[in-house]
Amino acid sequence: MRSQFEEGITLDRFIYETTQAHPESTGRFSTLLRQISLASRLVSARVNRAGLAGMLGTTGEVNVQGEFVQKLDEYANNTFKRALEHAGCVAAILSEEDEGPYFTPERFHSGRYIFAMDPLDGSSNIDVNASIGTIFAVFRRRSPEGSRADMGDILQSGNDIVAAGYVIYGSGTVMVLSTGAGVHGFTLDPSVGEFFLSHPDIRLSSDTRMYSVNEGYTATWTPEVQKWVADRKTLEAGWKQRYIGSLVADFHRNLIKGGVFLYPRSSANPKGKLRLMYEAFPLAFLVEAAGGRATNGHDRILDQTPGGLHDRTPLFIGNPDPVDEITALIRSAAQ
Ligand code: AHM
Ligand code: MG
Repeated sequence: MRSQFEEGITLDRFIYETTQAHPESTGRFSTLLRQISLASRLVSARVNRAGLAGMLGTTGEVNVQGEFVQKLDEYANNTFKRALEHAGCVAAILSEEDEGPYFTPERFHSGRYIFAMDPLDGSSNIDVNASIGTIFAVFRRRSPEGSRADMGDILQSGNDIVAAGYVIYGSGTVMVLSTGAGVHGFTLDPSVGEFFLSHPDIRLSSDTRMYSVNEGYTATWTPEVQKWVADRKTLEAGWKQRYIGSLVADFHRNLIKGGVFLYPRSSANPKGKLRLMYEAFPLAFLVEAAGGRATNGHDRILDQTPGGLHDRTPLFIGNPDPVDEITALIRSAAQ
C-alpha cells in the first residue's frame, strides 16, 4: 500500500502550485502560509499534550476582553507571533489576546501583510478536551512595505481580505484555507508532521436542516430570532440542533455537513459577542468561497469596516437559505 506521503498533496506543494499561478507573486505570501502551518503544528502538538505538559487551567491573568487567560491561549498567541514576526511577510499582527496591534519589531523586515487572529478560539473548551482552534484573516497593507504600519493598514474592510482560514484541533488537526478561489482542507499527519490535502474544494452541503445556537439565551434575543428558532423545532420542520460552544468546531461541522450558525445580539450582548476582525471576517470569507452567506442580521459581514480591533458583531453564517431567511426577518422587524 502506498503511503499518504507518496501520493498525497502536501500543504507546501499546494502553496507552491497555487502561487506559481500568480507570476507577480514575490514569495512572501508563500512564506506567510508556511509560517502559519509551522505555528499551527506547534500549537497542535501542545494541545495534544496539554494535560501532560501542565498546560491546562489559567495563567491567573485577565485579557483585554476581561476573560481569564488560559495557558494554552498564551502559548498559541506567542507561537504565532514568533513564527511570523521574523519572516519578512507581516507588518502587524492583531490578536484577540492583545489590546493593541503587535508591529513587526524594527530588527525585522516589515512585510506586506496584516495578520488578524484569534489564536485559540473556544478556550472554555480547553480543559474538557473538546475541539478548539485558531482563526485568522490576512489583509494586504496599504502603506509601503518596509515602514511601520499604521491603523489605516489594519482597520480594513472584510472586502480587503486576501486569505483566511482556521485550524481546528480536534480528534485530528485540520487546516481550512482559502485565498478566495475555493476552500480547501488539509489534515495533519502527526507521524510525519505534514498537512495533506484531505478536503479539496469544499462546497456547502445542500442539506441545511441543522442549526447551531446557544439556546440557553433564548429569553435575551429579539422576538424575530426567537421565532425563527422556535419554528425549526416543529415536527414538520425536522431540524436538528448542534452546539459545541467553540466557534471553529461549530462552523467546521456546518461547513462539512451543511447548516447555519447563529450568535445574535441579545439583551446581555447588544452588539453580539463574536469579534468582527478575527472571528466573523475569516469565517465569512470562507463561507462565501464555499457557496454560503454571512450577515450581521442586516448586512453582509464582509461589507463591514471595523472601527476598532476588537469590535463585536452579531453573526448569522452558513447555507444561503437560512441566512437569508433570518436576515429578512430581522430587517423587516427593524422597519
Ligand atoms: P473565545 O474567543 O473567548 O473562546 O469566545 C468565543 C467563543 C466562540 O468560540 C463560541 O462560538 C462562543 O464563544 C460561545 O459563546 P457562549 O458560551 O456564549 O455560547
Ligand atoms: Mg474566540
